[in-house]
Amino acid sequence: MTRTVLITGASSGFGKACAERFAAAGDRLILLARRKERLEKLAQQLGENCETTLIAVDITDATALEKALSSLAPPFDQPDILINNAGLALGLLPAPESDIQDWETMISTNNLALVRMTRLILPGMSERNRGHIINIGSTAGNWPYPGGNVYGATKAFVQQFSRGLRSDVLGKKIKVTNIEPGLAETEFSLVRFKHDKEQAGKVYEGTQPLTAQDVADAVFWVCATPAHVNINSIEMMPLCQAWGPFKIDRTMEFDQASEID
Ligand code: NDP
Ligand code: 8X3
Repeated sequence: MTRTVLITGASSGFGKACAERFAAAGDRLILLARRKERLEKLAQQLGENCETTLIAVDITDATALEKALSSLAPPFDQPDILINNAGLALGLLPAPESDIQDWETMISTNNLALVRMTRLILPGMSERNRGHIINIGSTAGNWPYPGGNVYGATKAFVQQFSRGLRSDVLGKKIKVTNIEPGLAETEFSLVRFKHDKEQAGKVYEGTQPLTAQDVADAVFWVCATPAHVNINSIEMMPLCQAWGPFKIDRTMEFDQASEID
């Protein structure tokens, strides 16, 4: 049976790789991102055998998003799978030096837009008693690192929201999965470092990071599990990545019990 798959952030990275993976399986795609020309190129690449509709919208624009979704024609108006993937990290500065605008953009894209999208699609899934929501979280939502502050917090939100959704749809044939990748080479670092190619390149230097296809394979697999199985989450890292020890500062000196009196 042909499934209708709505993929946000389909113009690049994981979203594009998911589009390619699901198209190869014969699914029908709704591809969403801001860069229209990228979406058009992707649709062309997927070919005439793949039924595709494009939504070129800034997902943080609630009115435009609602309008675009409500104007989807059948059979695109009944997505079976929603891949909430559009998102970004901006900056890697310690919290006191971070740009508040960057923080707001991350919250607005990774969280607000994701919950709005979910709220627009979930009632239809609930009525049809059929659906799968896949959220793209991150290892950054599970494990903190210096400079990850708000980005990590947005992904922790995505993890807990995914669990909450599962609780709410219990009794319905609706699956919810949070995919949590670690180091993966896409345009992610280029965006994080405001298109500084050198800084972005250094992130992957000397590593064999996850590829967008590795993540798309995981997304595709969770959608292929038997009807009675729900994969709650998958945390995946490249083999070259693991945890470090807790950092301990050995230079601090204290001459009174509390410095905040
Ligand atoms: P990319 O930068 O390659 O892709 C991000 C996608 O999100 C693009 O298609 C972009 O499209 C879209 N997007 C961003 N902002 C908006 C917006 N306001 N409206 C619509 N679309 C938007 O990065 P990845 O593929 O790596 O990232 C995909 C997801 O995976 C993100 O949520 C990211 O946080 C997460 N992730 C990434 C990891 C990594 O190391 N790469 C690891 C773990 C999680 P456009 O610019 O055309 O709008
Ligand atoms: C992306 C992974 O470690 O760069 O979510 O934050 S990381």
